[in-house]
Amino acid sequence: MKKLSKKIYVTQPSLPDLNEFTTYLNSIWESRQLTNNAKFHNQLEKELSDFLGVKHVSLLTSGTQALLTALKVLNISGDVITTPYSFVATTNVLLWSNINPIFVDVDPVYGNLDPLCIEKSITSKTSAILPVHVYGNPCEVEAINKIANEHQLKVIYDAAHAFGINYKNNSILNWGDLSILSFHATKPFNTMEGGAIISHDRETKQKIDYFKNFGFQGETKVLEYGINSKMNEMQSALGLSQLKHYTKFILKRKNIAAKYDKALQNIPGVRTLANPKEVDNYNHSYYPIFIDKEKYGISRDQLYKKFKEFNIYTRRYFYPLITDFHIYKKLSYSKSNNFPKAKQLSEQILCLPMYPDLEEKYIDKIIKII
Ligand code: T4K
Repeated sequence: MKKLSKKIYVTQPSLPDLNEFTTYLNSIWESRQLTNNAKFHNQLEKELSDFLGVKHVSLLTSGTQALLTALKVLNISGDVITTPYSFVATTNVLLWSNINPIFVDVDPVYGNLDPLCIEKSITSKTSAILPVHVYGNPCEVEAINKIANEHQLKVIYDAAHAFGINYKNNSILNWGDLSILSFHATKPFNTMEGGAIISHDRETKQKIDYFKNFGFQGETKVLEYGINSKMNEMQSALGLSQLKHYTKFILKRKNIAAKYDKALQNIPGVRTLANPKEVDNYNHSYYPIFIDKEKYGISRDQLYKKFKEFNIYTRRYFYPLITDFHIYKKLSYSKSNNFPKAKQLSEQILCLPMYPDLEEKYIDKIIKII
């Protein structure tokens, strides 16, 4: 088999037609209103809340800023139970906020926090739970909700991967006290960089909006020690034009996932993820596979390197585990740094290229290589 002449990456951002975006730009140039909660920002908040089926959306500059702001809005301190199987942003926001991350293990299939492990780790210092809907697959939200109620804990869902996903005919973003989204270039709905907090009542939405605008209410009153994390008009305009094409883009992703599913289901040592029950509008933001070295014959890392030889750049989201990165290892905020299930997923995971414009010939090549 020949090496590809072009590099194929794990993802490639989808974009609207440039002319369509230019129409928005013309309007921004005319109005000279570039930022500070202006027309397109407000329109995108409204359109997203309708599209996602949630009460309130607050736009911010990134998913990371959304997480930081969510922690401030809910006044979280002390210890927060979270997952080692995520992107480092999930932990960094806790450390930036002088909160201790308490890591616990995940379920061995989807990689989401295991409610039993959460419950065992609760102490008098625990103030909140920060779970991640990994690859957009919903956490065990009912169980987490029950634990949170029993122990009076707040829940902030890192829903960076979970744009548009419904669970039991309701947006997954309606669970927990707050959920955050990422609109980074690598996400199925992107505003280049960007993010949002989903809240369920007007008062909380108002508080988030103060926090992202220095804490200002009007010109002369500062209500919170806020920061500047407002999404600007260009990014909001991009979001508006992306939203028009979102469903079409997701359908393309769905077709690619179906091709991978069909081709990979009977290969010993290759595990794909079945769509969990009662989930619809799955966004196919990633296509994770898990390689069992014993049954497959070569390791995940050998396959990862093999792909590179063909000019295909798969990614190991999430390897290493957050707790195994050198910089976090020394923190030892957990009872034990032993998370066997998360560790296994992290050693087996490989995310295959997945994006709407991925051509058939490349999908075939990827399948052939596996
Ligand atoms: N929570 C979770 C669970 C997250 O996964 C993330 C972010 C966050 C919170 C924080 O949200 P943000 O603050 O980012 O909004 C990427 C993304 O930067 C990051 O957003 C994402 N998760 C993480 C899982 O992946 P990298 O370092 O792997 O990205 P990078 O630049 O290597 O991009 C991957 C491939 O995508 C490239 O090989 C080529 C392609 N690409 C990338 C960009 C940026 C393009 O074709 N065009 C582009 O503009 O982190």
